[in-house]
This record gives sequence, C-alpha cells and structure tokens, in this order.
Amino acid sequence: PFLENVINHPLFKSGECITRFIDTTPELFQFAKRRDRATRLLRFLGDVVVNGNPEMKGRKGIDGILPAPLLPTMNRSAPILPGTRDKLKELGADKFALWMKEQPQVLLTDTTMRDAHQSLFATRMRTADMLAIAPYYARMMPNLFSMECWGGATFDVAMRFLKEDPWERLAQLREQVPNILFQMLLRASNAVGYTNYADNVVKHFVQQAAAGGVDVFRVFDSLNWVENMRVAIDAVRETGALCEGAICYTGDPFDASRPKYSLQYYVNMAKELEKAGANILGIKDMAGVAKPHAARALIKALKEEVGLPIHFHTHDTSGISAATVLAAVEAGCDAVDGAMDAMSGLTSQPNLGAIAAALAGTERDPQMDRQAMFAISQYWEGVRRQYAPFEADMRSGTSDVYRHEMPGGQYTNLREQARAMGIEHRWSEVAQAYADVNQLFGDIVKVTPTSKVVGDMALFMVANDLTPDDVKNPDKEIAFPESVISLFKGELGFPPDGFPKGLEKKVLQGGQPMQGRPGANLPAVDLAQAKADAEKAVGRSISEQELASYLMYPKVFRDYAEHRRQYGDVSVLPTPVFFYGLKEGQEISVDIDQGKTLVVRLQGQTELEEEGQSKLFFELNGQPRLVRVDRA
Ligand code: BTN
Ligand code: 3PY
Ligand code: ZN
Repeated sequence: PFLENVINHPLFKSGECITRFIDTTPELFQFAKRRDRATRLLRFLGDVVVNGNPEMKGRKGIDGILPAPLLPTMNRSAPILPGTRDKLKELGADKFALWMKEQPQVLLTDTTMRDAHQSLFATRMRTADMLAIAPYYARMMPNLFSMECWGGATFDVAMRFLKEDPWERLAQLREQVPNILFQMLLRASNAVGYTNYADNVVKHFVQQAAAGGVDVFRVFDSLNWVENMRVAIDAVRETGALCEGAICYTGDPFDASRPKYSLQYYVNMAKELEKAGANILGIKDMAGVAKPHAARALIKALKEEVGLPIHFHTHDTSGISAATVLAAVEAGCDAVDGAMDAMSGLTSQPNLGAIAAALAGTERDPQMDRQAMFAISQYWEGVRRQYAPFEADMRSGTSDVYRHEMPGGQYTNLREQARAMGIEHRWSEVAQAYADVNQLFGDIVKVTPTSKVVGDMALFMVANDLTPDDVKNPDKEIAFPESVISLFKGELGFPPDGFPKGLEKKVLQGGQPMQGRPGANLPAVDLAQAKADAEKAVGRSISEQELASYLMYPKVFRDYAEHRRQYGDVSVLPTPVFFYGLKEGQEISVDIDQGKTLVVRLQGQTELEEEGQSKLFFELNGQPRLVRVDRA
C-alpha cells in the first residue's frame, strides 16, 4: 500500500522532486516509521545491554530475571461502576464539596502512583507499572475517593530519568480509569517546577492538566503564603475541577518554644483559603511530624471554624502516622491519604489497608473491599521489588524526623545528593544541619521548593564544615549556594513574617529583596513565540501539553524529545529491561501499539571485534536482527 500511495499521489505524478515530496507529505511515510520504531527500540535495548542505563550509574543492579508482578484475578471485562468522578460530573465542584461533608464514611485517597514512590524510590515508578494495574483499580476500587497519580516530582522525573511523557501517562491512565477522581500535586506558582513561573504559564499549565484528566488539584505554597496561591486557585476553579487548597503543616502547636505554628495559625490560613475559593481544605503534613493529639486538636478546631471538607495527608517517617490518621478521622476529618500496603510506611504514606481494616465496622468505615486492596497490594509488592536499587537503606521509622522535619518526598532525594557529594556517611550531620538551617532561615515551612533550598544549604554546611555561628557571623565570608540567594531575594515569595534581617543582609550583600509576589514581577510569556521556539529546538510541531512541558523545563524537555527521536517510546518496555537490560536468552513481548506486539529475544553478543563497538544479535518477531552499539 505504501508504494501504491506514493505512485498515485498527485504530487508524485506531477514529477516534483522526491525529497520535497517526503518533506511535504509525511503521512505517507508512517508505514516506514512504524518499521523504524522497532529498530529504534532495539537500539535502546542494545544500548542498555552494552552500556547500562545511565540512571544506574553508581547503583547496585539486580541479578537474574525478576518475576513479573502478580496481577489480581479479576474479569477484565467486568463492568466499571460509577465512582467519585461520575459524582463530580453530576454535581459540579461546589456541590461535590458539600457531598463530601455529608458522607458518614471517611473518604480514602491512594497515593501509590505519586507520593508513595516519590517518597520510597526517588519517584522512579514507570508508566507501564501503573498502567498494568489501572483497569483493576477502575473495577475493584470504585469507592476510592481519589488516586493521586500525577504532579509533584513525577512530572520532571518522568522526562528526565524515565524518558517518558508525563502527559501520555495521564492520558493512558485516564483511559483505563474513567470513574475515580485523579488527583495531582501542584506547587501553586511553582506549578510542577522549583521556581515561580509567570502567571500565564501557571494558568496554561493548569488548563492543560485539567483537560488532560486531572480532577483534583492539591495546591500548596512552599511558604504557606496564600497570596502566592491565588493564580493557581483561580485557574483551577475556572476549569471546573476540584480545588484543594492545602496548608503545609509544620512544627507542633503544643510546643511552647515554637509559638509560630499554633492552632490559630492554621485556622487563619484555612479561612484565607476558604475565602480564596478552595473547595476542599488540605492539611499537608509533608514531613510526617503531626502527632496524634495535635491532629485531633487541629481537625477539631478547623471543623469548628471553616466550612470546607478536610483532607489530611501525612507521611509515616516516624512510624506512628497511622495513629495520627485515626485521630484525625475521629475528630471528623472528611478524607485521608494512604498508600497501598506494599507501598506504605517509612517515608511514604501510612498503610491504607490497615487504616481501612482499623475503621471497618465503625461509623467512619470507609467501606473498602479489603480483599481487593490486598490483591492490588500484592501486585505493588512485585513492582516495588523492581526498583530496589533506588530505595534508601532505611529499615524502620525514625523519630528523628521531629528534629529535622525533612519531607518524606525529599528524604531519599537528599540522601542521593549527599551520596553524589561523597558525604553520605555524614548523614546524621546533614540531618542536624537541616534543622539548623531551618532555624537560621527563621523556622520556615520546608516543602518543595523551599525544602530543596534548606537541603542545599545543609549539604553546603556539612561539606564545608560550617557551623550555624559561621553562617551568621557577618565577618565570615561565605559563598552561599545560588538557591539560597534566590530564596532571600524573594523569588519563591516570603514567609508571613519575612526572613531574618541579619542573615538576609549577609546573603544579599546589602542588596534589597524584591517586593511583592514573584509572579507580579514576571512578565507574561509570549506562548505562541515559546511554542515556535520549542518547535524549532526539537525540529517538529508540538502539542499544547508539550508546550507546557517546555515552559516548565526547557532543557529537560529538549533532551527528552531528542531521546524520543533516537529511541522511540521506551515507556512500553518492562521495568527490569529498561533499567537493567535484557539478559542473554531472555525473551520479552512489547506492545508498541493497540494490537501491535513485538517479540524480542536477545540471542547473544560478540566481544569488541571492531574498536569501540559491540554487536548484538536479536530476534525480532522470529527474524534475526543485528544491532551495533557504540561502547560508551
Ligand atoms: C537516562 O537517559 O537517564 C535514562 C534513559 C536511558 C537512555 C539510554 S540507555 C543507554 C543509552 N545511552 C544514553 O545516553 N542514552 C541511552
Ligand atoms: C512535592 O512537591 O513534590 C512534594 O511531594 C511536596 O511534599
Ligand atoms: Zn506527601
């Protein structure tokens, strides 16, 4: 058909030059492209076999062939019952919030596909592992409140390390799960990045995310500055999605030595968020420092003072977060987060299966099919095993978190950074420095991106043997990390009470911090121009979603696009093959399209006969294929 199309094409008959023909009628060459796809995937497979996945550098790999994660037994064509997403469509955001408050049962969010893996194995979970279980969620978990499956660090890690398109992940999951609310984490004016973006960029991002399938936006500001959340809140409200305005929880309202984060502080901010238009109030305990009695008192106070349904989120770093969740539920909290058993605990969320079991038969019984949860958790157990090289060597909860207050989602990443700097053996000093930096900065909220700044400074202090007194000493010269200077300039906004004046002066070397919220000082980005620039950079036209990726991360997006051009869509590969490579004699089948499957087998490889190259012998759908790979 390919040749027929070519010969019968009017341009061809007119005798126009063939090269131009290829340029102007790319649709005819789709056929060739499809063939090319297999070649590109083989090239990637060959690269990983010979050179290793660059992501594995310095990590201990996995020997042997891992068994595929065990999927639950279920009729895949069982009907999909209506869930919370249908409810949102029926009621709209405002009435949906009222519905939440009326429910006697506590509503449950499963964070497995976002925060849990961000917090346990450096955000490395790949789309394929989510996609395989997604149809089971739709059919076996129809009364989950939501699945947190997007945003936070997953956005850039997908492109940067996994070589996947986060928008495709969202669309593919959405296709499999039409009935349960999808939730994302949005860093307000920082969107899914580490710095404030122009208002129109934030708005554009939110529009793309809502159109792409996000139903609930958990919006937070890394300094709890409501002023800096309005653009994001308004943008979410305009799309009709649910806006969860979140307060980042820090400190301890019962610690008299830290009066700043009192119950009143939270109540005040909650009222501001309610006025700003949030549909749901999120309490985001990103480090897992909320103690049970504090959560009880907090939820009680908030229930008395604000009208919004409350959604509580915590991490199990201390080991007792389930007690905190139960206390929050007892105090009337409307929804809580947890992760499926096998993906829970430690720096991740508390155990959702255990919470469901503990509440079963009580008036807040979440009404979960616990057998189904268990089957799904078994699948996650198999998935998690594949990511072992990315896990922190942490065996138990640690009450040290009350001292350092590191967010669960940062913990494994900061340890990685320390390792890369060769100071992982000084981890307890890093943890102490982290706490010291927090005090030096004026006891601030630490969550992405401010947590990253505190972490940078902590590593800097340990690496340079600096004490807090050294840092404060006006006579001791210090070359502060870039991110610290940016923070004190106000590029992430300001804490309600400002930064400590003495250190501000030293960091800014007499310069003045900026006035007002950063977005007010950033000129609007010319989106059409940006799109044209991006298209020029990657040599093809791009979608509005890809434009959003480019606006967030220009370089990461360009690198990803180049990888995609060279190797095709590698998200379809099984995880062990992607990270650890095919073993000799191993055969895999890869669905590259609906109904299009490649069966790939690695037959063997030859030693370096020619300088710097290896020869790999594959079998592709039964046909021999030779791939040459340059050795890195
Ligand atoms: C990454 O680039 O961080 C992960 C994707 C794997 C890229 C493949 S693996 C071997 C080869 N060498 C590269 O630089 N990219 C490919
Ligand atoms: C993120 O912003 O990625 C977080 O998980 C913050 O807790
Ligand atoms: Zn979290």
